[in-house]
Amino acid sequence: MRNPTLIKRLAEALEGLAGEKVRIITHSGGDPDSIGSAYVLSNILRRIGVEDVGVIIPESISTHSRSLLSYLGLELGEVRGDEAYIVVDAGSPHQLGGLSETVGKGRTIVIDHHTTSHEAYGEGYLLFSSEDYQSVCEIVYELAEHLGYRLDGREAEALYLGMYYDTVRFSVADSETMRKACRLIELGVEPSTLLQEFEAVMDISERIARLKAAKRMKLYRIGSWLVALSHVGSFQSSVARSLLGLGAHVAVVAGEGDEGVQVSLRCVQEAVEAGLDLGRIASRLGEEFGGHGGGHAAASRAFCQRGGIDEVLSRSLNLISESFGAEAREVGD
Ligand SMILES: [Mn+2]
Repeated sequence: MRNPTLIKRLAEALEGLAGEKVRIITHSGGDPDSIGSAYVLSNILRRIGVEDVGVIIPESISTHSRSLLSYLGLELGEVRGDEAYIVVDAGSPHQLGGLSETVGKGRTIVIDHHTTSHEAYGEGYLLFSSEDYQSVCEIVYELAEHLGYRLDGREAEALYLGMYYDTVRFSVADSETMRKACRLIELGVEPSTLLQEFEAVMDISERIARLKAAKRMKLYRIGSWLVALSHVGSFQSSVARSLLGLGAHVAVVAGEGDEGVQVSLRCVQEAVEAGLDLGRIASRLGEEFGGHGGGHAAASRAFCQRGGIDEVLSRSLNLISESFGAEAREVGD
């Protein structure tokens, strides 16, 4: 166990919910880590004696999330306003969309593993968060172990998927995550069969977004690091990932969204080891441009209500330069 005290305290808090109505809320849109952990957690709560449990995904649900929900046979619940809430995998209440109002009224447990500071969660929240964990699914895995809860095959698959995607397909997984993944395989996960269900074929609009952004990209050198900046109307995070695939160490991709300028930031693991924390940079961008932001050291997102795309991108470059402690120079043609 990475953090036995956290797990023990969390187990006690959850046991205190016996007999209550509980809604588990993921961050907006959901992802395999938040949905996988919500699914298993809802089953654990039923065992603890919570009869009325529901899972809620705020805002619009991504296609990837939809296919996972249907695979797990998980039907979404509704918020009525008189339940206890458990927020999973959200680094700040902003990630709950419109639900943050209702949920912040008290009796809310937050289970998270982001590097972002959780100050935005007010007094009504009971925080169980540790950066020691590579996914919330890993926290739920340890919780199950602590409670002597036996995971069935479907639950093992749900946790496996969360661990897999939150470690960028195990590329940044450490030995502890892999040990847990192997244990889940012993419980019945067939990795290749399972992943075939979810490794979605990229549709044409996502391919075009990636290629357009590559064409528009501006490249900078900061010491020995290469930073790519670009902009595109949608698929910013997929595009940022693809720029790392082309060879950039860090990629920042912005686009106009419903909430102003939306920025996705990604970097390679070596950059994190050199001290870069994109979660903090995104939260800084959010603060400076009247929005919000956060995430992980290697992958984050910010929503900026003020400032245009160029302004936000150039500020991102400044913050990255500051972190690397060197000037950025544009790499010409
Ligand atoms: Mn996560």
